[in-house]
Amino acid sequence: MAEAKKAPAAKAPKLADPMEASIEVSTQEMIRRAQQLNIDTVFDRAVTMKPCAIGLQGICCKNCAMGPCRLPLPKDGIQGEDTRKGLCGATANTICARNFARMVAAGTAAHSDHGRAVAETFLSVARKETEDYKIKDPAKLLQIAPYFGVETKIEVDGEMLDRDLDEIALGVAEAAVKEWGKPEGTLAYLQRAPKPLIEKWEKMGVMSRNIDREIVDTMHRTAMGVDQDYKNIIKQATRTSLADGWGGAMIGTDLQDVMFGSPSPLQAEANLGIMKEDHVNIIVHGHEPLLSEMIVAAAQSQEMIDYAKQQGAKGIQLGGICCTANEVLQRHGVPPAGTFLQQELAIITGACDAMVVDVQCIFQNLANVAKCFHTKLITTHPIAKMEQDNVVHIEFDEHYAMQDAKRIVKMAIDNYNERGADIMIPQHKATQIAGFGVESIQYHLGGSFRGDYFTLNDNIINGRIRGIAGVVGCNNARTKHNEEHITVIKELIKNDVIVLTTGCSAIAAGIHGLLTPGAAAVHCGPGLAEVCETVGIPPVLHLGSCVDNTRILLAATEVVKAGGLGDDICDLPAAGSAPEWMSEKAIAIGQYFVSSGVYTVFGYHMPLEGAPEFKDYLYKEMENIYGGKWDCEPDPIKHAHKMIAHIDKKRKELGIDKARERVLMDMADRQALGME
Ligand code: SF4
Ligand code: MSK
Repeated sequence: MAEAKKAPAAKAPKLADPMEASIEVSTQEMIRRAQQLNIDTVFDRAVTMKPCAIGLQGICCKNCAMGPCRLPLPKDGIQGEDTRKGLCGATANTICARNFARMVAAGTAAHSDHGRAVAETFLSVARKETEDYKIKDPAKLLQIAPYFGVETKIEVDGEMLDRDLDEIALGVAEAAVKEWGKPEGTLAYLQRAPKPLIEKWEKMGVMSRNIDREIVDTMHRTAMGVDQDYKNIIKQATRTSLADGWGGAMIGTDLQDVMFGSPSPLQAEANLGIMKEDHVNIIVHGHEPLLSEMIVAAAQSQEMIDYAKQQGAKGIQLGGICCTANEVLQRHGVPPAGTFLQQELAIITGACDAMVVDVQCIFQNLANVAKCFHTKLITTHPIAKMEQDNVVHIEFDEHYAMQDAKRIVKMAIDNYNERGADIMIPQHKATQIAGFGVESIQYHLGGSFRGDYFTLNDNIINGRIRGIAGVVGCNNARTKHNEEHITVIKELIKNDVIVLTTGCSAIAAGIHGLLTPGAAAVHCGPGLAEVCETVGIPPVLHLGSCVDNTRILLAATEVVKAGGLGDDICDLPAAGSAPEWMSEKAIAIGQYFVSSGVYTVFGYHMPLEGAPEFKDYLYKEMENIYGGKWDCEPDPIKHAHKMIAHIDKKRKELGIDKARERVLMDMADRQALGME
């Protein structure tokens, strides 16, 4: 009888090299630990699964069942006429523009649905339907009311008196909620932009009508057989993105500030090392802070602290991942445990008693990882459930917010004694100063008398600060974790460019020690170091979560208003960057920054290479229309220098390319600079 063939030995799965996967030590340690425990993480999966080369080029269409139609670039490039087309005849430009516009729509939907939940909760607050949320920042409410057409003063017997705050809140809440579906007009917050920018938008016909409509319009016109002109498609992508940056996301940020308080600088720690072996560790993860605000209050309540002690813990340690982390950091000093790519690692410590997730950026694999430990994985949002049976769903209701939060915190405490013996919390953490916003930058870098951004502008004009950069966005497992963020930021501050940061980029900057005033002396050029040391701020300012990118738009608008640096955002010596982007939300953010006049450089790659004409439109032509344009540079040093070159170009155009010594200026001098 012939001998039975032996089954080939199973091939060991390829594993990530921890040193190649991340520049961050605790991440490297935890990747190693996961591999020892045979738990796969995103870092390993990135090694075993390669991205689709055609998808990378942006020219795969699956918008109807005659496809997917794939239009790869010929190996020797396009010679003569580009004859590539899908079954319906769609060209590479059309397909690439449709895919791009759909990313903008998806990103806008994510930020704006977050904003909608915040606006609806604020409506409940204004209607006194919930006791758990209050108006914590009435000044912010009064500041935004006029944009919604809500009067803050009332005439009584010929005298203008302050209007009742509750009436103002109700007026703002009702008007804000309508921004998602109003039948006429354009979005209220578009009027916050500098006038020349509004004129450009009006001329191009891209003033967003209402938030939901722009998303629906984009999905419609990018469906099979509708819009076949890539310029018209990208015009709608602009209108949609403005409904994000100057719409849903901005409303979300503002109303969160009104309800939870506007951030002000505070000290905290960052990285996985914030978790404590002898405490109940609760990690909040996702984006919407409605529930996590309550979890902070519940975890700080004496009732819950006493209960934790009864169970043998020394206390409750809250931490965060992704933008929920940024929200509770900015307002309460709750330390982030890590960025997007560290979410699985927080559970692999064996000391995470509960991970509470809301929406966005949550790995489906968390449930598989949680199965290997005692961790309670708790979903809380009706649109973000998990199918695995080890996941608990506690649906958050703003009317019973504190009740829900206490239930979750109690569940984590009850889980403390269920931990296995094998616990490994990496001992790495950094100190950071976070909690910046438009108002706190104004306070620290503005003139106390003029109450605007005058001092910042003055330091840009005299050359101590070369320019302003916004460095934001995700991690991407296709790049080395945190390397691009940190290299880009360090290169910028070394060249005297002050950095405003949000999202996972901000968490990375915190972990790597760049969010302290002391970082100025170590990493900055002499001009920026002098400014930071004088006013006591870090050279990299943490402005919050992904929706808080709108704070960067408003800060740029304040710089324009303060004078001396042109009339529009596109005149400023400023640039934007997302070195490790991965989310559709990043594309929506990039598109609204570009359409607001900002030169915006993405790292890794852009899904545009398969449609060179469309790519050229984004990288060149958009600048002629809005003053901003897209670019892509994966090398972080070159990436930073492209931004610096743009900043220098703008300085030259403004006539401030030669560093000047500070001179005491009188009013006539200021008028000559257009700063009156
Ligand atoms: Fe192919 Fe056109 Fe259908 Fe897209 S819409 S899948 S290009 S036939
Ligand atoms: S969390 S969108 S990975 S920044 Fe806002 Fe981080 Fe990007 Fe999510």
